[in-house]
Amino acid sequence: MIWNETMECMDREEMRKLQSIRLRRVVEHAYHNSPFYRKKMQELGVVPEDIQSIDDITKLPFTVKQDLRDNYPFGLLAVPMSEIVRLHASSGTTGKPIVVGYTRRDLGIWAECVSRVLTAGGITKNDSVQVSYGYGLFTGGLGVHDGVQNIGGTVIPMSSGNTQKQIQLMHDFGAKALACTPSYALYLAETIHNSGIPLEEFQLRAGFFGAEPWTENMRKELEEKMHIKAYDIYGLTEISGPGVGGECECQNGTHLWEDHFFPEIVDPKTLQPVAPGETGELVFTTLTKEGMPMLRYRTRDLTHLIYEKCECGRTAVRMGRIMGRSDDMLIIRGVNVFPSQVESIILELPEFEAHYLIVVDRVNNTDTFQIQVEVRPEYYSDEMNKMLALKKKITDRIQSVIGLKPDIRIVEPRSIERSMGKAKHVIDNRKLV
Ligand code: DLL
Repeated sequence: MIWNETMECMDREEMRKLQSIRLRRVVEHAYHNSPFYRKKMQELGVVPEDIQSIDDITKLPFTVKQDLRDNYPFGLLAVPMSEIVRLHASSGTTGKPIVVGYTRRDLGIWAECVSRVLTAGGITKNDSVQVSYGYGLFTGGLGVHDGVQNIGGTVIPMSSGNTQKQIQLMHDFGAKALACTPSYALYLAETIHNSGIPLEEFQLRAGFFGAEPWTENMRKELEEKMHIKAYDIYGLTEISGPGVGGECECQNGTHLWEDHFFPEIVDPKTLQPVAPGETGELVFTTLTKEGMPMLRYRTRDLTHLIYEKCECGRTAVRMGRIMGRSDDMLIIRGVNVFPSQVESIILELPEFEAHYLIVVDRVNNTDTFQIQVEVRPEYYSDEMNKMLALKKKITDRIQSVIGLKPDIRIVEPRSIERSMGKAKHVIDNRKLV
């Protein structure tokens, strides 16, 4: 099912024409109404008239998270505060939060984009969706909420937390879909399993999981544990929130709604566009945002783009899974390590749960690389030999894929802290010394 066939299946040439018109408009808007962007463009010697088509986008300046922090709270708004109807914010690990303001029209477009994702995942006005992303300044809860209402579906606005109640109401209300982080979905799946309520009594058939990186193996795990189809939903506060893109029934890449958010992939070091199909850093320009337009915002997310038409009929560009973030990549003893690689390996091995923690430290000037993994109850044993064999199996596998020998700590079932929002998979103690 397709929510907006005109936009989602538009001929690519037509799409570029539309993007060109919209880019000209948003650049005019930013230049004339945002002192921040006027200054940035003047520094590069660029005026709005230089931007005639979408191909001219590379003439525009980049924007980074620090720009939003430096202009905290409202310095990047391009409309008077009286036009702003909602604020969201995202707190990073350091410093001030970044703040985003939306006009009424911005909220409408955001809801439209989430509607496309939900519809692509088979949700209609006859379905109820349990929204277990956090509500509040985080965009997950309210963003998905508005999308469900926009298609006329029934929202169950649970927010995150209170896990027993989540299960009870999901069961009693007959929720057809669940929207939350993949790590919380895993926790909910375990809780369902332990609740004693038979899975058949739930009506759940789809999950819209995002807000953190996850892997194909995690998808398999969630689909098997919950008997659902698990779809990716992608987004970020700076660009709007969830629904910048989402997967269709083919589950073969995340469609980006490029009539509103124009994606580029650049080399994070040189900032030059990469060759088509190559992996690099995802950069977005908002083409229709009024409240806080973003020109060439560097997401730090690493991925690649696929421009071939999808089997579902959509022409909207697809994005490969986010491999990690250019600023989240760990360099351990000189080797680049993405937590998603570790997750993928753990999930390939039937003996382990999808819960893990990577702890990196520096001892005697050498990096240490410890991975705590939880063994599944049926494989847990008091016999030393069995546990040592398990340890060797996972150590060898990780070493052969990543090229670095991890110090594996097998921990008891259910001993790694469960997450209700974005999971924390890495503790890097080296930053503290
Ligand atoms: O996480 C918005 C969101 C809410 C998306 C609910 C999907 C569902 P932020 O808190 O600003 O916004 O974090 C944005 O999270 O740059 C990615 O690094 C990561 N991220 C979001 N979705 C995905 C995904 C929300 N599907 C940052 N896969 C982004 C991988 C994701 N990473």
